[in-house]
Amino acid sequence: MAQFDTEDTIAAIATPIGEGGIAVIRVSGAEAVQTVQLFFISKSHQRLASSPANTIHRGEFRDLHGNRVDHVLVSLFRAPHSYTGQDVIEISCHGGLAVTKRILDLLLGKGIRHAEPGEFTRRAFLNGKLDLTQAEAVLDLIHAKSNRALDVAIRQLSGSLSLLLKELKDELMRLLAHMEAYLDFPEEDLEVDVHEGMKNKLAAIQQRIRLLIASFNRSQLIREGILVTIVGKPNVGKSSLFNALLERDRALVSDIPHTTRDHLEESLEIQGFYIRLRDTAGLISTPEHPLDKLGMEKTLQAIHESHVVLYVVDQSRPLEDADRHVFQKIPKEKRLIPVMNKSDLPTKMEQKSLEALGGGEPWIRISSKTRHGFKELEQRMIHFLEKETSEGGEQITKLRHKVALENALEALQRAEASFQKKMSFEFITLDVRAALEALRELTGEIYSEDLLDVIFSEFCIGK
Ligand SMILES: Nc1nc2c(ncn2[C@@H]2O[C@H](COP(=O)(O)OP(=O)(O)OP(=O)(O)O)[C@@H](O)[C@H]2O)c(=O)[nH]1
Ligand SMILES: [Mg+2]
Repeated sequence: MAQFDTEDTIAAIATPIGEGGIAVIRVSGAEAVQTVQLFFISKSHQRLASSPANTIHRGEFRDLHGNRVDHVLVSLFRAPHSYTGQDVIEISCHGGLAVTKRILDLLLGKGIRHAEPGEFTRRAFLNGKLDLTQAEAVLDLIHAKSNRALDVAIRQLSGSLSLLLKELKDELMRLLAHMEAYLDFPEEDLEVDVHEGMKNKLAAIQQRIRLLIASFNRSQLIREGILVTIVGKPNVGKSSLFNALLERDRALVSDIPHTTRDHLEESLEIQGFYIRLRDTAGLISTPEHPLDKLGMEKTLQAIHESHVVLYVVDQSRPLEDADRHVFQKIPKEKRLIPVMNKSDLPTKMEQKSLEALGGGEPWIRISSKTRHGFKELEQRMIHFLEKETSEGGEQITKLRHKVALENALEALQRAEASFQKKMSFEFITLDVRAALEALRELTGEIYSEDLLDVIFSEFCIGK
């Protein structure tokens, strides 16, 4: 992508394209105020150019022939106290396709350029309003699919991760300065406590970085959702359970075995957690029909990918080898919730026969028909998520963050090894500096245009 010019003035519709109560057209750049003024007649006849910052003006948007386009509210922000750090105008108009497009076209006709995806936030970053992790959090906030994901995004946008990274960078800089002060000192003359002090500092910083790296898996679970797969032999009520959890008739249900041939995935939110639920084809040991064989492969794949497996048996029938076969197909390390379905029917399953199954986890009795036991089932799923995600502290959210932190950690490990070998500070500081650079890349103090292109191209236009 071409190098972005931040000097020209850009505009875009900032709200989703379509019909709605209101829509917002955003304009940013040095020409924003005077260009909007060409079309805006304020009710109070006050000109935007002579109005104070952070004010809202009611009036009419008209074309250059004086034809009314819409009644609008114009919000005025001035550099540097705006989202982008430049003069920004936001025009709130009625949320219709024609009206928003007309207003935008009139502005674009006057030398304003249409903004690229994420270009407003890119300007905010380039003008120092946000660091790179905060800019990424803007996108996460927009894409958040659950309350928990929203919490993580808003924390990061508010700068709590940035603050932690700043602390780490400051500590590395202090350590560097300290080492450089001893550069001309022969290592063997270094006092023991100075040497120990530096070594401890190096270890402490590494530990904090390790904790941050470990937070990646937690944030992934929160952001991308926990994958819960329902498995069992045919006809135990997997699709019925799937539908009941989703509270709608999504999957086909029938008393004919092998109703489900392919796996289905839908998402739901339980207690603020985003859950991706999968229904699968009933597992059998000897599939004969080619379609059944394909279905089995897909089910095994779904089990492999999932975080939690709901292993379902039909308690209105005695336990069969087919149920045992399903259990054997679930890898031991998978988080398992064993479920006895059809609790509304008389029990034919002996408690004893279930002991060897379920991986030591307590069985839950439910009915997909009456929703009996559903509270407990949801609680068990949430319990898993809370356990996996509850560790406090800041979280990193992107693979980019993880890679940068791993680079920093590796550099510090090299520095520590050199330290143990009593190598010269000249040598050690190179690695400490490399760690610092990796953290600076993470927050965006060092960046390439290519990286910004990748990050901001994921944004929508107008953000
Ligand atoms: N009484 C009762 N019947 C149920 C319950 N859950 C499912 N059923 C019935 O059991 C039969 C099979 O249900 P499905 O949900 O299609 O079973 P499945 O496990 O998805 O079956 P396949 O897709 O063929 O593997 C249907 O007739 C359902 O109405 C339940 O909790 N109570
Ligand atoms: Mg089914």
